[in-house]
Amino acid sequence: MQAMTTEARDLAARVRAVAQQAGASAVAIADAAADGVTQARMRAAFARGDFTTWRYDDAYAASAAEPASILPGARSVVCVAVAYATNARSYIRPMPLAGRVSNYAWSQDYHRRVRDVLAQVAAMLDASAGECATRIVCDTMPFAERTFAARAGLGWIGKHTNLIAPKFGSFVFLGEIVTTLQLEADAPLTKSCGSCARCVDVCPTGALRGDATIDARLCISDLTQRTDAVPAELRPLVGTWIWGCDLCQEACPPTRLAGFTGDDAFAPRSDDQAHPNLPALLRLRSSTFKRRFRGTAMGWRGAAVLRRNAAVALGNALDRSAVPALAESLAADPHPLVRGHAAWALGRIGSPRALAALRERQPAESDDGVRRAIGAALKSWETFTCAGALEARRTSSAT
Ligand code: B12
Ligand code: SF4
Ligand code: SF4
Repeated sequence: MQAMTTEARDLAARVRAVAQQAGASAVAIADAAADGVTQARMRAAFARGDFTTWRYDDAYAASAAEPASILPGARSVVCVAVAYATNARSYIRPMPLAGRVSNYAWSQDYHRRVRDVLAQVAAMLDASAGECATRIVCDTMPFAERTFAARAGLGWIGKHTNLIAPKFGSFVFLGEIVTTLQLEADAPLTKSCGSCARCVDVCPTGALRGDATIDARLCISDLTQRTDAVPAELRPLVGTWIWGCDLCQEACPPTRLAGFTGDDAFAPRSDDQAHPNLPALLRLRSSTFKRRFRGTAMGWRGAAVLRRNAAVALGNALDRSAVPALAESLAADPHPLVRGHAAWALGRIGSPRALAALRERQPAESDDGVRRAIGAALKSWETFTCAGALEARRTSSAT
């Protein structure tokens, strides 16, 4: 192992001081050697199809595990964690017909905050080197953020696949600076989840396998962010989440124990931001979308995706008072994706008015996919009604 110079040690100490002053909750340093274990784990995950919605491939695995692919000559990786858990759920009382937004997305977009911290550290390092010797990373390029954070000892990778930082739990955002400078590296932690498996048990879709791998296709967070249809068989499992999902982390003992370590900037912009009214969200148009969601982590997929998510959530809320909004969406939403999910939701509710709205729309609908969705929604009730009628006849003839 290379002997650490005083310069590398001093620079590491300055990195820690600047990062903490800039707002990092925790900071640690890893060496920048390529990570073969991560490359193999990623390749295996992609071969299983866990990340098909992300179109990750072997080239992604190779560069994500190799800091030098981001910055030739990379020698160190500065890893920061910014805690974001606030106690907002305790003071927000959701109104009827409200959806759920994950706590990572209900405030300002975290990328800006993490990048601000990193930019201050990078500026100090660049000035020390007398040239540009850094590259900032936060979701911006292929990079195994959790691998290097774990190698730096910022925390350990839990069975829910998130990095758990000892004092902060897993509700922390990560960001890194890859640098050509030699900095004194920290040691990885020896902690692990042990026999706990609460996150695995609580996950409604079975996305977590228990070996720190995830089938992202099943994860509600992924389902709410994809741009095509949410697979019909998974929709009932999404509940009323309309962006992201916190269930596995809310169940995680070290995360619960850490409490609310995020500052006020991570509190929801408004109660409605954390628990949006679903019928109103179903009517969301691009102009309002920009005003409400630009600058949050919910702002990158567009209004139609949020309207689709509102339809799924209403199909799970099973509240008949949502039928007029869903009928309006089925008849008038400009996006077939949304009309198809509204049809599904009306079929789930299945009240006389919901079925009437489906029947009324059926002949006028021009999109094949939506027509099929209306047919499927009506058919589920026809089957149910027939089965119910047969059962009733059988019971009455038996008595
Ligand atoms: C794609 C992506 C998603 C996908 C896939 C998630 C996933 N688990 O991979 C989806 C949309 C599902 C998602 C969801 C969420 N995400 Co996301 N996501 C990413 C992104 C952009 C890429 C992740 C990736 O490459 N995955 C591919 C897998 C195969 O690789 P990997 O997970 O990075 O690394 C593996 C190796 O490191 C391996 N490994 C290597 N060596 C070793 C050794 C041992 C012993 C073990 C056990 C493991 C191990 O274990 C890791 C897990 O398998 C990252 C940013 C980034 N560039 O890293 C953010 C990121 C992972 N997401 C983040 C967040 C906040 C979330 C959500 C919490 C948001 C929410 N509330 O809805 C959820 C959490 C869901 C969950 N249980 O994972 C944070 C996580 C912070 C943290 N504390 O870990 C990140 C790091 C963004 C950031 N900069 O802060 N996300
Ligand atoms: S975020 Fe939700 S759906 Fe995804 S793994 Fe965790 S509990 Fe499961
Ligand atoms: S819930 Fe338990 S098993 Fe899952 S990540 Fe947290 S400590 Fe690990």
